[in-house]
Amino acid sequence: MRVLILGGDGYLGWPTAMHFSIRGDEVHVVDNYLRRKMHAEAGTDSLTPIAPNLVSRVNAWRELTGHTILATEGDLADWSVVERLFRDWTPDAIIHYGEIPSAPYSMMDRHRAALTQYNNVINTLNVLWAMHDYAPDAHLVKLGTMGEYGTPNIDIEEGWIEIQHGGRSDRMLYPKMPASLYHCSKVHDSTNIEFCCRAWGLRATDLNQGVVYGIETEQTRNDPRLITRFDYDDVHGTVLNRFCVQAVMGHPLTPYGKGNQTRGFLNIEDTLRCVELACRHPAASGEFRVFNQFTEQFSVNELAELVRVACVEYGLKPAEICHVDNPRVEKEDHYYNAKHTKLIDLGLEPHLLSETLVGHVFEVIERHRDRLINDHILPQTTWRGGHQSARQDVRPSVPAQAPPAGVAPPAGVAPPAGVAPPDGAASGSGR
Ligand code: NAD
Ligand code: USQ
Repeated sequence: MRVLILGGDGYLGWPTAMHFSIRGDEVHVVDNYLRRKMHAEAGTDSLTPIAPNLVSRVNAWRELTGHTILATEGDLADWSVVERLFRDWTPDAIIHYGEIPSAPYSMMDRHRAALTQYNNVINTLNVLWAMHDYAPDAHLVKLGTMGEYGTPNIDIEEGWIEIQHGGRSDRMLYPKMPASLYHCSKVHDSTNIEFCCRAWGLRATDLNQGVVYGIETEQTRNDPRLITRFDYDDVHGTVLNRFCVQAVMGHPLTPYGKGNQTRGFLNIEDTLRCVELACRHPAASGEFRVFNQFTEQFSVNELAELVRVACVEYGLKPAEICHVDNPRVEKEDHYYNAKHTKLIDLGLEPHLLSETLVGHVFEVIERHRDRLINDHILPQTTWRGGHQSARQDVRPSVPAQAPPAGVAPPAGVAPPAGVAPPDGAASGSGR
């Protein structure tokens, strides 16, 4: 199969490229290094020392395995780049990771919110038009997110729901209550993709993925040059990866607010298997298919407790759990029951989260502990007030299930004077 991987330099994109390449598929990765540029601008970095660019990554891969991965450095928001790609290398499947994935980044200020929405929505729109013009039979496997749904007080279906209203019924897209302006960009993508399937007969699978954790895959383990990025800072790090790093640093674990907020989670190895299953079982022409891509649900408190216990077993200093004022606007006590059977039906065998796995993640973090940057651990962006200084107190530890007394809104944290817009954040395409 010819697999085009958009965002192929990222946390998930690079391991996905190797996953398909080793199985004999023809792979082409595309990236404009936006993620690397955003880190450079913020003074943060991947914990793992990733290879300097796609060329060095694919060269190392060829040297080690004999397999070729094609690489294009280019901006997906630039139509001429996307058009050339599809015209010159028509794919069978497009795995689309190529977006800005950070909820906090999208809430920092107007500029970053606009960049997130422009980048994400236009990248996907360009892909849809390129499919229309050059690859109408290709299958789009698009990474969406569980955060598109929010946390409704009813079961979450896989993308579609039968609704009865006024004595009539219809099959509709499941209602969305996105969790940030980043998550809103994903909702807009879903709307555009569904429309193009309906209007043009394109085939697409929207993978509404939960929060991914983990640091290594079968291929990244083979050589230091193949390692993927691993972020733990307040903007790009996801919760379990952050807790693991905090534990190794001896920093208190940081559940936001009461910590009872619940999400779907999956191991990075399962992400690769899920996208492969989606590609090998394509949607029909005109079909917009949605799979909820996660394997287990946890509350943030449950994760913190799991990491605390794993610390003891791994021989680390026991981690303290210190709730911090919640920088986000989100429900902290809520019903959560999201269906997720479609990928299992296709053959997914989940790697469930166990303390052994966390212990393994600790090991890799320890190996790179000299690269840890201490001053981007506490949240600096609030959903109400944009970018803030990291002055919030880390609260004393509370029992995992009990809400801390008086969780204060983040209003008391003063905004820093004159946070400048990130002129360097755009990829130089004149947007
Ligand atoms: P990532 O930032 O590591 O990877 C995305 C890649 O896309 C980056 O390398 C970035 O440089 C590239 N990119 C962004 N805009 C681009 C553009 N205009 N042109 C070319 N390349 C561009 O993020 P990730 O964690 O690997 O996530 C991949 C996808 O999966 C994202 O769409 C994200 O929303 C989704 N997702 C991630 C998670 C998670 O927990 N990591 C969970 C659910 C969904
Ligand atoms: N959280 C804490 N403490 C922390 C960090 C996060 O309590 O130190 C909480 C957040 O408040 C939130 C939950 O953990 O309730 C998840 O936050 P996160 O930062 O791990 O994940 P999120 O912002 O939702 O985004 C991540 C990815 C994004 C993807 C999404 C999947 O960055 O690309 O879309 O997970 S989902 O959450 O299902 O929408």
